[in-house]
Amino acid sequence: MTNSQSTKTATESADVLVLGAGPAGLLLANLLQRAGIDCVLLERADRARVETRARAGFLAPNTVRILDRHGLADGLHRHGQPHGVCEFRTGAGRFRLDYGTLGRGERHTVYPQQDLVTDLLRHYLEAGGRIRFGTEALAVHDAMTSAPSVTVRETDGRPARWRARYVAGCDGRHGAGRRSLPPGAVRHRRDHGISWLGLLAQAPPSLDAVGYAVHDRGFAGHMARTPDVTRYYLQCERGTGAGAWSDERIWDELDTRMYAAGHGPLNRGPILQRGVVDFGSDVVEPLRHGSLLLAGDAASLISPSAAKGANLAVLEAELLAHALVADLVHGDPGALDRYSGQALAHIWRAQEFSLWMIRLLHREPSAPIGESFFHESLRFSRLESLRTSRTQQDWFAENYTGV
Ligand code: RFL
Repeated sequence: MTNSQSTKTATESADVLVLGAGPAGLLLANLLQRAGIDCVLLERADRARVETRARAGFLAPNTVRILDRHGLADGLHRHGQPHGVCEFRTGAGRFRLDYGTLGRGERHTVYPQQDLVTDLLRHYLEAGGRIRFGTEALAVHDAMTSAPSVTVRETDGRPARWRARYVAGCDGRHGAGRRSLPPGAVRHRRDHGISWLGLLAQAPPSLDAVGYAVHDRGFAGHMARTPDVTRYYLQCERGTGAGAWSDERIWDELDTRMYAAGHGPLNRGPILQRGVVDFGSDVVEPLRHGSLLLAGDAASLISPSAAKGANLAVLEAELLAHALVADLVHGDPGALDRYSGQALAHIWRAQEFSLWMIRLLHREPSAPIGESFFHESLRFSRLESLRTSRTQQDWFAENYTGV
């Protein structure tokens, strides 16, 4: 039990309200708490849901460095697995990139996002952090003043209001932070027209590498999560329902697209989770609107092709924590304005690489009739450069592991 269960009143307050207990909100709240800033986390879901929601798994070296810097990396050092190889499969064969020895010589750490979230939550609660589960932020009010407030719906359905000096919107793509942006906030968007069926299978990994299959029937991907659980992706038609494909059809399709001579069928097992991801990217500019600040998916949505979302969320949370501490503890009023520019530089670079990956792995869905051959040829030429050019491989490795 935490001090989250304090007596309820219609209006409560904190210096900083953090909306959302994902990687962004939890890291931010940990860092503010350590700096002695009075903050409260408001999270719509219950604790069990927050600790079991499986999403990302590939942590960039910079993410590990950030978590190390703040003594929050104990779990990932105990259970995470270093990973530095990816394998591309096409009708013409397969090739592997030992990206951990290319570029800056850095590797990913495979550690499920829900385990990272569980670790961050444990550290926060052990330090006396305040969190309200089952509390949905409805809207941020008076964001352009120095006395913003957030209206919420509590677990029992009762409305309440929280007052603060700052509100950090870390509540993802559909959260109240984004919904409450003042007029004039710009959301740059792009719909890539591509969809993936994202699957989590109770099955040991079938490759000792990340697998990217570039097939005529569409993309298929393989990413280890734990020794018994593997994430798979299958490109599907836009509009496909998550339950439209039977388990058997999924495994047959994965076997077809990921086929490589001399390599047997994939290890099959029950599909634990499935969901459709429509590839869209967007960036909110700026990330500061008066007293409302955005971080993580709330600031920018990035398609999962390059595994950047959770890593950006961690990086932005550290930048935002520094800026809030500079403002609230050291009286530096310019720090929060600088946060936006600093975070956006990283976001656009990650967006650029992610788009490059999308174009590498997928048929161009919007190519006009007559131009698809042109696009396909460019795609295979891109893959061929990656297979044969050391310069291109170094560039790939640096961007693949970096944020
Ligand atoms: P999260 O993790 O979505 O957390 C937001 C939290 O806010 C809560 N919430 C609210 N709380 C209060 N009031 C409201 N109105 C609220 N609305 C929402 C939610 O319950 C939740 O707890 O956002 P955050 O912290 O910004 O973190 C972003 C990452 O979760 C996301 O970018 C990644 O998961 C993306 N991603 C991947 N990223 C990587 O870096 N590497 C990967 O390998 C990777 N794989 C993936 C992914 C995302 C996927 N999906 C589901 C889109 C694989 C998939 C399938």
